Amino acid sequence: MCGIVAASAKRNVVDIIINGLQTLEYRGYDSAGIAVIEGDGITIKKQAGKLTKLKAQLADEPVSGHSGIGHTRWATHGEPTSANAHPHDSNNAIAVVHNGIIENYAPLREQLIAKGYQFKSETDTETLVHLIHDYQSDGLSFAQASHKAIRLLDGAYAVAITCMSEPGRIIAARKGSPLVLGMGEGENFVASDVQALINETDQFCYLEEGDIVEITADDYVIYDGNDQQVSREIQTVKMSADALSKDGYAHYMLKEIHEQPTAVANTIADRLLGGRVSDEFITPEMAQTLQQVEHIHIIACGTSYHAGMVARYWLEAFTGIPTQVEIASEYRYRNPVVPKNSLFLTISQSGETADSLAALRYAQTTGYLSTYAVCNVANSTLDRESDVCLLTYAGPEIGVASTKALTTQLAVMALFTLKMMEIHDKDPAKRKRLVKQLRTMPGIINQALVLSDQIKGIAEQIVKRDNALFLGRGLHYPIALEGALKLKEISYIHAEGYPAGELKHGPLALVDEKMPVIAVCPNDELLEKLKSNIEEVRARGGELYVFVDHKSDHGLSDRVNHVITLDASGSFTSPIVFNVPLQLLSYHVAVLRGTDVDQPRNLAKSVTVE
Ligand code: HGA
Repeated sequence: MCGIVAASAKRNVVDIIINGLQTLEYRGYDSAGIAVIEGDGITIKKQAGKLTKLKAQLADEPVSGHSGIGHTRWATHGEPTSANAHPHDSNNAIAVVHNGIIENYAPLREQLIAKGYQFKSETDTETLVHLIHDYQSDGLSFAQASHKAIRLLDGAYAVAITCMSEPGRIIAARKGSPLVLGMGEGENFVASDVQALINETDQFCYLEEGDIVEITADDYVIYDGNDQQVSREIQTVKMSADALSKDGYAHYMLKEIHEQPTAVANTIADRLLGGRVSDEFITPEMAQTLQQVEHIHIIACGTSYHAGMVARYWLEAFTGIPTQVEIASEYRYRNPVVPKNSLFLTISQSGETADSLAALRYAQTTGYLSTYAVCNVANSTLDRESDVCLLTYAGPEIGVASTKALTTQLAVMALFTLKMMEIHDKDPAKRKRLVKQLRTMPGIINQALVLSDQIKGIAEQIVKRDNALFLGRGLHYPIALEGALKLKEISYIHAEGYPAGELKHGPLALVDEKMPVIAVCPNDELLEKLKSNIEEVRARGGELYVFVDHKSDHGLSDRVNHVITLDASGSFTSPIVFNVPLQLLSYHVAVLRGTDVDQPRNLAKSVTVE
């Protein structure tokens, strides 16, 4: 999604802004631009396409100034052209960058056109800049005009505004889209994400919903949603620049796949004590509330939704608590019934996913016992607005296609399931066995990574195809869905995930010698059923690729050409393990296809618009 970086300093801010935007590239974008106050005008440079094009333009036509705003745009209103790229200006007196959607832009645009304003873009954003200009023409100051215009906006936004009449002052605001304030020595910044500013400062304020901040090089003032001056907590954020590098890997995605053993180890360390989940993970006070839980509603989007699906199997099987999982964008629009003593739980890598946040805010009005979040970014909106946040410690995930985030989400949901078993007094002996399985996860994932070369061989076959089917059953059905999602996301091959038992109810019609069918075949109680489904595919000439647990081959290698064996070590955690070779498969297919693995077309990382 769009990225914003703005700076006011006593030095040239162009490099600060461009370097910051570079760290936000992972969010996915299709154009980039910068506006700098230079001499007696605002200089705007913008380009459709990647930041490298903007950088090349800046190398040919250098700009320099002590305050400026920059943007990477993921188009929502208007094509990804340079005319629609941000910043947008009004009469070269004010310029704006914006993340989000201004829902009431159409009537505002009409009013402004009637007043004589000429629009140069199709964006909703341009409305805001002319609106501020209009208010300034009525005699309001830059700050008064900006506050008045911002308060008129419906929808979700983060904005940064610069103005010729007050060259060193930048006004920024957030409602529904993330924005942080960074404080340096004689310089201040705002950005969509702390990582955009880690080379400049480690002092940050996370702005809250409705906040407006005014920065100059020497000062900053924050106003809350009622335009009252407020102070927000200053936090020191230490993040190493290495966490944002590719560390010698060809792609972030490959690096992140290989980081999974460490990410899981970090996520479970200190949370497992002896044979149980520690009180640090769920405090005794939290446990008191969780003891009353009779229903669990898990809400998420994309890959996180698949984590929720696996967790549903775990929670129902091991705690007996009815659990439902739902796509966030569907949940909030269907007046869901919330039974007494229900727990609401969202899962999101960034903690800024607009649909999940909207679902949380809706849930807060409907009588849930408590709201929990599982996310990877401390201080994200989801973290701050949920009653409890169970953090994953995956470290920054830069590749748009989620890998280590899912794995650590599953690790957290496994911990949560074990804690719920303890709180609801379920089978202590079994609990101990499951804790043991979870502990061995990092080593088992490491072993799965060793399969990379073998999987590359399979990728060489699959890359020739236009479609693929992924099959799984039970706990591994969500893993089949995830395998299909990953393949389509980064290789653009059409892929579907199915519960293997559904094959004969439709998708079997697609199977012929050109249809790769990838089956996830663990050693569980559904093994024999799944083997029958594999035979159904084999009988129709489908091209089978079967991932089996080393204990579950059971003659499959005699009947199927491509069998890949891994050690999934027990059924509880085996979805975590089986997901790893499927990630590698998508990765290798995408590399062979020559797609942009880390920033696949049309997709964004942190999905901050509905
Ligand atoms: N609506 C604006 C900004 C889009 C956005 O925030 N994407 O993440 C536009 O289309 O330019």
